[in-house]
Amino acid sequence: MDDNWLITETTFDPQQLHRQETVFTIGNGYLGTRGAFEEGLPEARPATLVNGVYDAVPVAFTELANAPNWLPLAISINGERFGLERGQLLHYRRTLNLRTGVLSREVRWRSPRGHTVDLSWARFASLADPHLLALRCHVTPLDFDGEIELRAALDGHVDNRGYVHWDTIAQGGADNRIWLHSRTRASRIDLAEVATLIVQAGEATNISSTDCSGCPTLVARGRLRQGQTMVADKLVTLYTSREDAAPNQAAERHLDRLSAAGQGYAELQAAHQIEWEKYWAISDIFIEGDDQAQRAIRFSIFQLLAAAPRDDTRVSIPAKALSSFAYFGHVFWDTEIYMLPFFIYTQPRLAHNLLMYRYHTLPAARRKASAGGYPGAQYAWESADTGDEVTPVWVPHRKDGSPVRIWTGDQAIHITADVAYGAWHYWRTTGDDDWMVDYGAEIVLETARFWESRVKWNACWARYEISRVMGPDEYHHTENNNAYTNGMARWHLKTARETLGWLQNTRPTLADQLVARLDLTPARLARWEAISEQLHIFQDPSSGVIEQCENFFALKDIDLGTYEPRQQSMQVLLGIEGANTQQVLKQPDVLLLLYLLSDEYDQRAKKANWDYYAPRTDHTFGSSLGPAIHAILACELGMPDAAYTHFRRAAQADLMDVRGNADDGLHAASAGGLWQAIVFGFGGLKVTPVGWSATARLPSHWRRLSFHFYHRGKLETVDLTPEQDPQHRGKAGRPERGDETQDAQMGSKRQSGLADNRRLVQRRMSR
Ligand code: IFM
Repeated sequence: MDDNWLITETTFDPQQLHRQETVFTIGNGYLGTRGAFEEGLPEARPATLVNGVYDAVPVAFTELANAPNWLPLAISINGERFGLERGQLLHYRRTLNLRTGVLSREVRWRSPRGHTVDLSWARFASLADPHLLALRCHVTPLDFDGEIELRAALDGHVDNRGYVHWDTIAQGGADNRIWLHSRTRASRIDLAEVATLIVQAGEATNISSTDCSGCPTLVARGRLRQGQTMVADKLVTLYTSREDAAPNQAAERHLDRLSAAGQGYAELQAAHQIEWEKYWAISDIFIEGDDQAQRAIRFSIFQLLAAAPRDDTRVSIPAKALSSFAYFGHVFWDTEIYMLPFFIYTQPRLAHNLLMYRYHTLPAARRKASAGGYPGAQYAWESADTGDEVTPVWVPHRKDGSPVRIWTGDQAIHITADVAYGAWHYWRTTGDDDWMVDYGAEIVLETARFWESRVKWNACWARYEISRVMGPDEYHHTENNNAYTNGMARWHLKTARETLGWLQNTRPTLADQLVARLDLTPARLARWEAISEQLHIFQDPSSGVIEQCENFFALKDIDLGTYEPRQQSMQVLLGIEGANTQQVLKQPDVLLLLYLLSDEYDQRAKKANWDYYAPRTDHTFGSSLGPAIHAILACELGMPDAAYTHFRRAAQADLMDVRGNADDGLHAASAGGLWQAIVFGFGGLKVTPVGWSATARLPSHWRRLSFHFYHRGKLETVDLTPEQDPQHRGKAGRPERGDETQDAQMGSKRQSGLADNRRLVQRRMSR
C-alpha cells in the first residue's frame, strides 16, 4: 500500500491521546466514532455520534448525544488484563487507511508478570451498510500457553463532557448476542445496538453473556498454545427511532440477515472497501512531489466523505464533523462556504443532501426572521435538528467562569446570504434546474426577503446600511456596514431577482405560484434592486482598499510582529473587548468577499486589500477557516510562497495540530478549504456557465496535480504540470505560441485531449 494513503502513528504518547482520537475518527455519513481504544484507558474520550440524534443540554440548547460505546473489547491473558497504561509496550503502530476506511493497530505487549503477546485490531464503520460496525482482533501468545479471555461489551455509561443523555430501556444477552436499548432523556430518541462475537481458534472457546447494568457483555474464554492465534470478530448493528419506529427489532433483524447470508467480517470489510473505492475514483486528488500535501488532502477528503449524510436530508455536517463534542454538533456556515464546494464538484448527490437540510429548515429560518420582526427567512448561525437558533447566548469564561456574551447568534447574519450562495453555487455548477425549481429558488427568494427589511435607509447619506453585525472576522462585533455582510446581501438580492427572472422564463406556472406565496410584488423587486445598488461598502477609490466596517480604520492599528513569538490567539492576549478596538482580524473578512465574489473585483483591488489585511490577520491562532482562503488569493495574486505557507497551515490543522485544539474535534471547514485551495488555488479551476478553465499555479516542488470534477453532469479531468504554469514558463523563459490554450482552455476546447489525461489520472488514482 502506497504510504500516501496512510495516516500512521508509531508511538503511543498519552499526552496526545485526545488529539489522536480525533485524527483516527472513522465514519460512514450515518455516524462517526472517535479513535478511542477497544480496551479502554482511564483518560479516554470515546464517542460515537449518530447524525441527527440531538438531545437537550443547558446553555447550548441541544447537542449530538454521545451514543452507547460499541467499541469495548477487553483482553485478559492468564488473568492479567491488557492495557496500554500497564505492562511493557514493545511495539506499537496505528494506521488509518484512508483508501479502505479501515483503522488498524498492532501491539506487542509484555504483561506485568512477563507474558508476551502480539495483538492486533481492525475496525470500520461500513460505508456499504450504514447500520453496521465491525471490529476484528487477533491475539497470539509469544512465550506461553495460557487462557485468553475476551469481554465484548456495549457500554451505555457514556456522557458528553459529563452530561448524561441516555436512559437504558432494556438490555440483555442470549445465544452469542447482546443488546442495549437506550433513550435520550429530553428528545426521546430511541437507539438500539445489538452485537455478536465470533471467535476462531483457541481450544474450548466458549462464549457466555453477562448483564452488568447498562453494559451487556459477551465473554469468550479459550486456551491458546504459544504461537497460536485467536481471531475474534465483533459485529454491531445500530438503529435509531429516527429511521425505524422499533430500532431494537431493526438491529436484531439486521444481524439475523447478515448471519443468514453468511456475511462475516471479511465479506463485510470487502463490501465496505468497494464502496470507498467508488468515492475515491471521483474525489481523489493526486499530487506528485509533496507527500505531506498528498496525505493531508486525502485525510481531508476522507473526513468530509466520512461525515456527509448519505440517505438523510434532515441533517448536515457539523463544524466538527462527527468527531467530537465541541460546538455541540451544531451546523454553521462552514458547511456551505467551506465544505460544500468539494461535494458540488465531486459528489453532487451529497451536495444535494446538504442543501436539502437547509430547505427542510426553512420553517425555522422563517421563525427566526419573524422573531426579529423581519419578513422572509433568516438562517440560524448555529443550527441543529430543527434549524432553530441554538447559538449559546452567554457562556462561562474558560478561566474564571465569568459570563461571556456570544454575539454570533444575533449578529453573524451573513449566514443567510452564505446559504443562498451555496444553493446558487450548486445550481450554477451542476445545472440541476429541477432542484432549483423545486427547492433552491424558494431558499434564495425567501431569504432575500429578510435583507429587505434588515437594511435601513440613511437619508443623510442617501444609502442603505446594515448596522450591529459581526462579519466573518469574529474579533469584531457590533459593527456597522460590515463589508462582507453588505457585499453578500447585495449579491443575494441581485441573484434573487435573476433567479426569479429565470424561473419566470423556464417554469412560468411555478414562478407565479412562488410569486403569490412569497408575495414577490413588483414594488418588492424594485426595492431589492435599489438596495443591491445602494447598500454601502466603504472602498477607497484611489487605493481600492475596502474598509472592513464603518470606522475600522479609526481603530488602533497593530503590528502583529511585536507579539511574536506567541502561543495564544490575539483575542486571548488582548481580551474580547481589547481585540474589538484594534485592527486585528481572526480570519479573512474583506478578503473572503473578494474570493467569493471574485468576478466583481479586479486584481488591483485584490492586491491592495491583501496588502492591508493579510498582515493584520491572526493566521496561526485565529480561525482555522482562514488559511485556505489566503492560500487561494495568494495563488491568484502570483505569490506562490505565501500561498504554500497558508496552504500548509490548513493542511496541518488536525494532522499536526497547529492550533493545539485538535483534541476538540476535526476542523471540517479547513478540510473543505484545503480542497478549494488545491483545486481553485493551485489548480486555478474557474467554472462559468459556458465552460471551465484550469491554470497551473503549482508550488515549486509539485511535479503534477490532477483531479476530477463534475461540470453540469459531465466528469472532467484536470492534469497539470509545472510546465503549464505561466510563471514557470516565464522563469524558464520559453513561452510558446498557443500555450495560453493550455493554461486557460475552456472545457469545450479541452475535450479532445482529455481522454488520454483521464486514463493517466485514472491509472494514477488506482495505484
Ligand atoms: O463558523 C466558524 C467561525 O467562522 C469561526 N469560529 C468557529 C466557527 C465554527 O467552525
